[in-house]
Amino acid sequence: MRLFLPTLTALMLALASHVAMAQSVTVEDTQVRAVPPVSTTSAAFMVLHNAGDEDTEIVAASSPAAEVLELHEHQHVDGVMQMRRVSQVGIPAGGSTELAPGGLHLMLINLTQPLMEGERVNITLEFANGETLSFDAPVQPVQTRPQASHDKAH
Ligand SMILES: [Cu+2]
Repeated sequence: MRLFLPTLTALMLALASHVAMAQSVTVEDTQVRAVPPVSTTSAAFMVLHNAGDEDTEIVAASSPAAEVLELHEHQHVDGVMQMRRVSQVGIPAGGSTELAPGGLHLMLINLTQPLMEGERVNITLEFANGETLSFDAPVQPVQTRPQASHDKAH
């Protein structure tokens, strides 16, 4: 016990400081697009909130489900939707940033496993200040655009 108690105290302090640091950015509405087994890429979407006093940026991401994760954005170029890699995704202090179909997203490249609906994929985000945020995102069908309305009854 003489050894155990100080060790436990140190562990609790370490855990407490870790939690306090990790809490500035939280994530919700996570989803990874379900893709056919032949597909080598997919994309992840989410909403990030920054409760901290300072702006922060996602600078990298990783997942066991893909060899490479890149930060991407969509943009219209001459009427054509194109994807472009970006070096970072900012989350303003006290604000939020949405990664959504047709906009910013995490690109999963060279999938290491099929992404079937109902599975969960672990994703780790790295921020400019060295903090990380790890979470499990559900794999589900993700529509590229909102479904057209079919309820015109004329
Ligand atoms: Cu992309």
